[in-house]
Amino acid sequence: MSVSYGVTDRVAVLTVNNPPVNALSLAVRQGLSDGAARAAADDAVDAVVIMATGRTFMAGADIREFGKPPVAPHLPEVIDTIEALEKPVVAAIHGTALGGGLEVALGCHYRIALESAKIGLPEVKLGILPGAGGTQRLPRVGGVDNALQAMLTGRHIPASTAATWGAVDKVLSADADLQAEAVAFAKDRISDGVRRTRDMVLDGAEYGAAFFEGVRASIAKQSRGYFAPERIIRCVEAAVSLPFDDGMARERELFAECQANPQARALQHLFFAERQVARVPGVTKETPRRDIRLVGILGAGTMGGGIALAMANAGIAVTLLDTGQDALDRGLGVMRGNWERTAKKGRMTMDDVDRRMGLITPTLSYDDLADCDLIIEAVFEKMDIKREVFARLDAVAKPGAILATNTSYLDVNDIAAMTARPDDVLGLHFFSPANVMRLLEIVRAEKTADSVLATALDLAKRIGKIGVVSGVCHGFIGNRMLGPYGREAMLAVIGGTEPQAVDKALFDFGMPMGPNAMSDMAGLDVGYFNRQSVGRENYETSAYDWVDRLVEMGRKGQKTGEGIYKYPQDGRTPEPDPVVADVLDAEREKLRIVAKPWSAEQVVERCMLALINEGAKILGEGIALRASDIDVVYINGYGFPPYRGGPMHYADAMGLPAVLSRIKALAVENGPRWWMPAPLLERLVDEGKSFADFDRENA
Ligand code: TC6
Repeated sequence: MSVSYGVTDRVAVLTVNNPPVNALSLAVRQGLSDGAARAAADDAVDAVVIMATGRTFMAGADIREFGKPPVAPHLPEVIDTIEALEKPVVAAIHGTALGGGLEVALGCHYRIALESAKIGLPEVKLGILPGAGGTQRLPRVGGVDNALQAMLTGRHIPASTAATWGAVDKVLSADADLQAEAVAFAKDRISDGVRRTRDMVLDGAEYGAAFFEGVRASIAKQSRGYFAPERIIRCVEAAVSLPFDDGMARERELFAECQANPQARALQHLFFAERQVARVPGVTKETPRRDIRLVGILGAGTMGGGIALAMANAGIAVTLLDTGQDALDRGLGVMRGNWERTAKKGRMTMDDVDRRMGLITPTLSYDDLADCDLIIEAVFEKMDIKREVFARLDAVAKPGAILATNTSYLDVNDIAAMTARPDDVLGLHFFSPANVMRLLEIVRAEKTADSVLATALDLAKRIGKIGVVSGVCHGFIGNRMLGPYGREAMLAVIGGTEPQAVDKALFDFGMPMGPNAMSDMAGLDVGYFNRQSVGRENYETSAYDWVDRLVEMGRKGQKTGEGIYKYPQDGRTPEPDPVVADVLDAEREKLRIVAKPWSAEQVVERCMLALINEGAKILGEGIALRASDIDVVYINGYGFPPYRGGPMHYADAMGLPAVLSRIKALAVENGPRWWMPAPLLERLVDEGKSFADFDRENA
């Protein structure tokens, strides 16, 4: 039974039971509809409670049903049935009342919640809008501004905050007996009668065109490129200006527009992709985990400091080692400054700052790492140095300690081989700034033990990251794909496209910044040294020689005030530099290239095809477990627009035959060296399959 019906003290209790999150599947909708009808007809009942068993109230519509033909009873009708009851209906909320779940609660006449509960309308994150009356009912019970904020951010709102909005009538202590309280509350409402949200009147006078233009302007930056936010605003415009039923009709129309837009499929793909990453061969619930209480970090610089911040933010103690007192002091100063800035914004107290600083113990001695459960090195990216560090760690670390390298490119098998315990070694590739970026690439080396991998996956969750497992190869998943993407961008420039035009094309595609601005930010010398170490035979020299000339002129990017761009204003805002145009002209002459600008479409197409082809190689070689893992990496580590679902989903949306035929055409135009189609891509096209099919078959 997805919804049970019981009567206590003349109150009908409808209890939803659909684990794990009580999603509003067809059976639940039918159960609620039947339960409401039964309560209406039941002479032994004067009021109704709707609640759920297990860990949460209803967490929304069943996302797995999206994309399939909808089957009646539809959620808006179920909610109408509940709202129309002539007996008071109380929603009793624990866990999270999200999306359709909250919409059910808003259709009830009253709402009570445990103080640990949260409510929210997170549909925007799935590319849609609350389509079961949420856009019309939440503004009525919770206020127009609050409702807009909730729907545009998708944030979970604590019950106590929702109560100040008026969206929750009573907050109970977290250990209260929810059912007993709800029944008592419902009985007390019998004399008040029903209170229907649809009948609440919104005063539209306050919310004219200027108000909504202000809302649009305030979200313009974070919602750039997204389809649903504008539709959510239009729904609320309807809520303040139209009668309830007309507003509902408008909501239905705009909901359908969102559902039909490819962004909904992309974002729903991402929802499941982010939950798939933790499914890793060899790791089950039963796989033993190691206890991580104390983490050693080598290097107090940008990366080591960021990792220490991430650990301390999750309450994990850190021993932070560097080679000199100055470097340690500087690192600790940066960390304190970071937390103090957060405190100034009111997001933590100065006591929190002190408490977190108290979790960090600085040291200059390797011996102090002896008690650490996990040691992560974030030292200079050179194999000799890494080898030496790991040999020293092997000597001091206690048995069972996990040894991790934060290398971005180097061979983790080689590093592990420097120890007598290669099964305890893996890569933990954080992204800068490590306390902010959500992605953590977890690099499984040949001998990494399953328990080490399982512990790393759990740790990623604990510190609020999304851990994606990668095999060993140069650059792992993300940086290996970044190579061909950057190559095409740089070829566009030497080919005659202005750097700012290349950046604009990719920015307009949805990337947070273009590759030239990004290279300047990361430092042009990083790539320069990397190219020197891999040798000229291993990369497309014509793409990068012009960048190398800039580095040799001392132009290393933002940090020297000049790189591909110059930064005269504030050190961060790029401006084109005629000096760079001269360097490019000289290089073109040397290479006998006649400048011919690429169109924005060409730039995007070549950069995307380069990403996709490399992604398909990575997948075919088993470096990534799933195409969707690659999407998660690119979205969370490289700023790929979530609403495009990641490069592999984007390829599926283009159609793999079209992708392959364009890659083959580029191989003909430019030679096969960089454009050999990935064997997996050819195979999938032969078999008429997509990357999503590949993932399904290999699940
Ligand atoms: C909506 O309501 C629209 C209405 C308009 C109608 C007209 N459906 O996240 P977890 C699965 S849109 C189906 O790991 P947590 C999830 O895939 C919806 N499945 O748990 C996973 O399955 P797996 C608006 C769902 O404790 C398992 O449940 N609602 C759904 O970390 C556990 O999930 C939302 O967007 C679903 N709605 O977090 C809320 N939700 O084990 C989406 C979860 O097979 N959900 N699953 O991998 C969440 O935000 C979180 O799941 C959570 C629990 C906060 C409820």
